[in-house]
Amino acid sequence: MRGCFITIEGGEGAGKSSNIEFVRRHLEQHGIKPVVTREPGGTPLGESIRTLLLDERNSEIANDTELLLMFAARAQHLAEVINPALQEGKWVLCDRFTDATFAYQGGGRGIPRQRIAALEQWVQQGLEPDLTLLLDIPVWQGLARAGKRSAPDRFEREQAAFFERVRKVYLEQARRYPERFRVIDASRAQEKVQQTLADVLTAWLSER
Ligand code: Z5A
Repeated sequence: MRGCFITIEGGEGAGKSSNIEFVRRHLEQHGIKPVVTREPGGTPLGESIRTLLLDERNSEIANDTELLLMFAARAQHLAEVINPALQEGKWVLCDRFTDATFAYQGGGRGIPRQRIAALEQWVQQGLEPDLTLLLDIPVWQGLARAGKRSAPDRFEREQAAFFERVRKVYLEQARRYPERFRVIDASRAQEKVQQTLADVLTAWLSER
């Protein structure tokens, strides 16, 4: 039986990095040792593509190039890491996946949804996450949190309006796929966010 595929998503400053380790530990407490990985990246080739995508000197990358590079990295990630792990019955916990493409390249950049959906079908061949944890935070608050970090990358340089479109599409995805999405209010203090994550995961695991 194939393993479960869990993704964690969120806009700028939502706290994914701060919470993915918490999710991993929670799964381990339930006897599950997931493969933890991320996008764009997760393989040597994917990490090289990530460097190109995030480099703020590459301001000339066209929107379609950006979209295709995301899916090129994803195709390699699926071939080298995600599909083999799932086929061996392992669980995979991935920091961002295709919902991020709908949100950033679709919402943020304005690429038509059907173009992204065509690539999704081609590259994933029907594979979808079993559970997506969406950390949702108002854009102003996320930007204030993220602003305290180091030098901004190519995406972090975008304006608030870009991140508003990203958030809108993430929430649309959650409404479109209510069976796999759990929306977590990430605007609260860290302990409260993690308590909700623990509750959501415990409930979801008990339903399986
Ligand atoms: N991207 C894309 O466009 N299309 C795609 O298909 C994919 C990705 C897959 C890199 O992603 C970029 O790739 C991303 C979208 C694009 N660009 N952006 N923006 P990434 O996931 O690697 O990078 P990131 O978005 O910067 O994620 P991150 O490092 O996980 O950041 P974060 O969600 O903002 O989380 P954080 O660093 O844990 O938290 C931010 C700060 O807030 C930090 O100082 C924390 O200490 C603080 N924090 C966290 N939680 C709290 C609470 N609850 N209270 C107070 N302060 C908090």
